[in-house]
Amino acid sequence: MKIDILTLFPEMFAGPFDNSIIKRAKEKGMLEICLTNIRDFAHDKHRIVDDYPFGGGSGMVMKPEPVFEAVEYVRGRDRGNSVKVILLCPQGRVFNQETAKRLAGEEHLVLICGHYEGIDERIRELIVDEELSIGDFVLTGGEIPAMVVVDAVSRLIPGVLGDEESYVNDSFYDGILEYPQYTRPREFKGMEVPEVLLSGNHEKIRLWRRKMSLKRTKERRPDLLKWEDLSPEDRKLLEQAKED
Ligand code: 9D3
Repeated sequence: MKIDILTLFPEMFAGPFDNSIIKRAKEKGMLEICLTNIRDFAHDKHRIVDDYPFGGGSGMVMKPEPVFEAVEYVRGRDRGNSVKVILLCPQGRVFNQETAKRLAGEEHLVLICGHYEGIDERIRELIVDEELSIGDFVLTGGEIPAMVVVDAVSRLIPGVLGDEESYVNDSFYDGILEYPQYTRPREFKGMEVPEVLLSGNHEKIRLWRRKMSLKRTKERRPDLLKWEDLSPEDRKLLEQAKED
């Protein structure tokens, strides 16, 4: 997969993609990330990329021409392939694991990082295929959201994760939270590892973990749990969890 990131602050991206899984994916040639500075497409000698909003109001708006031309430029380097242009903005649909899976099937993503109070609306209408937000909180721009999207999508590209890290075990993969994990030592600050995990009884361990996952999900993310979707075994485990 090719990912182009269009931003006014390319320096912000030094680091996050040079570690562990993303770094390995790039080295293996499965992922190519390319940063483009929108300011390089400014039209004047002062390299201005923002302007006052028509109609008045506070803050500045990103001018359309530099963004438009930056997108045309990265598109021009990729004749033939289908390109999906995504704008990171507070008005977008909220990004989730389902969106990450869908985007992992694309050949070429172009992520536009919004900044200032927003971007000229004509950019949305002319070139943006999809608008994404990463949640209901206010950030300073679309750069960190773009990093979030790249990270979540990259690890789902076939071949990027090794068998050990495989995403079939992901929380959210089957829609519930993960169970508590323990490693050595068996006792830490007077706290013991649950007996069942030391028992060697794999069926008992599986049931305990499933029960803890269900209990946690019910307590912390009830929005993820629908009684109707649960198997008879899951329903029984949830009932048991109440008694613990
Ligand atoms: C005053 C109205 N605000 C819009 C809700 C102004 C505004 C706030 C923050 C305009 C731009 C921004 C910068 N944020 C993003 O570009 C952004 C974002 C975010 O702030 N939260 C979650 N996801 C995203 S994706 C892009």
